[in-house]
Amino acid sequence: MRRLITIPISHYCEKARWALDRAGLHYREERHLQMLHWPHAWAAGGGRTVPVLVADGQSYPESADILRYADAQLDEASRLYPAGIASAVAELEHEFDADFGVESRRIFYALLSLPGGRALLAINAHGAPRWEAALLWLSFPVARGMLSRYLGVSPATVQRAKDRVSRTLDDVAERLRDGRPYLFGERFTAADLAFAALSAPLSLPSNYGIPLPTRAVAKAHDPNAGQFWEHPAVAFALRMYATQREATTMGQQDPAGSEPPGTQ
Ligand SMILES: N[C@@H](CCC(=O)N[C@@H](CS)C(=O)NCC(=O)O)C(=O)O
Repeated sequence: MRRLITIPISHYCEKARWALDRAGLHYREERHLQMLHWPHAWAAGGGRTVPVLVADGQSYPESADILRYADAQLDEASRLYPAGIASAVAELEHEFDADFGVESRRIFYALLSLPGGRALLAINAHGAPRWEAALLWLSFPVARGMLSRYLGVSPATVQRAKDRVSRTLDDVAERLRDGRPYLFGERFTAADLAFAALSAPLSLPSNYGIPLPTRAVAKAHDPNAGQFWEHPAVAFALRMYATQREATTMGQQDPAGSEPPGTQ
């Protein structure tokens, strides 16, 4: 059985889940919480980050590797990296991974510092082992500080993140201005999937791999939460979710301690 090591709320992990689900590949998702995921990622042959896929005796430690792996199981007409434009698609995907995803994540983690930030832990812990959720809950004031330092979350970096995210959203909207349905024209590619998954902290799709807060809940938590909701690129990301994100096939959680999805 393929194994996918994740932090459940991570949008890079969502990117990997989406590609595996889309290819109809079964896997067992092993969910762990921030920092507690390190030994599991290492043991699976990855580095510090997740997702890590273990499949067919090999380890795939980057979300882009996992998309490639999933693609190799599909015929050309369904591939995320279509022949002829594969390297351009991979290049745009890499730009989203290297910059946009990091900045959209920073905006999300800034929410933990707002009053009521601890309440977000229940969403964050979806499907992770109960003891990990309890540990994060109990150590929240310390863990939040550690995470903020580790991810570089401060008022100045969050403002810069919003500026950079805004520029990427404008670039995406510009690319779509001629009415094309996808970033590369008529075909859904890895660039569309990466952009949609990595903008989830801004768009809050209802069919993300774990339940995210609704817009009403997000707004109640943070009055500025809706800053990008009306942006056409965010509408595009939601359209990708509505039309391309099939229900997760992830049904089997790690029997050694994890809760099945939906129990937390
Ligand atoms: N380029 C990597 C980025 C993955 C990444 O940054 N994952 C985050 C979760 S959102 C992570 O594992 N962070 C933990 C850490 O850096 O220790 C990919 O696309 O797989």
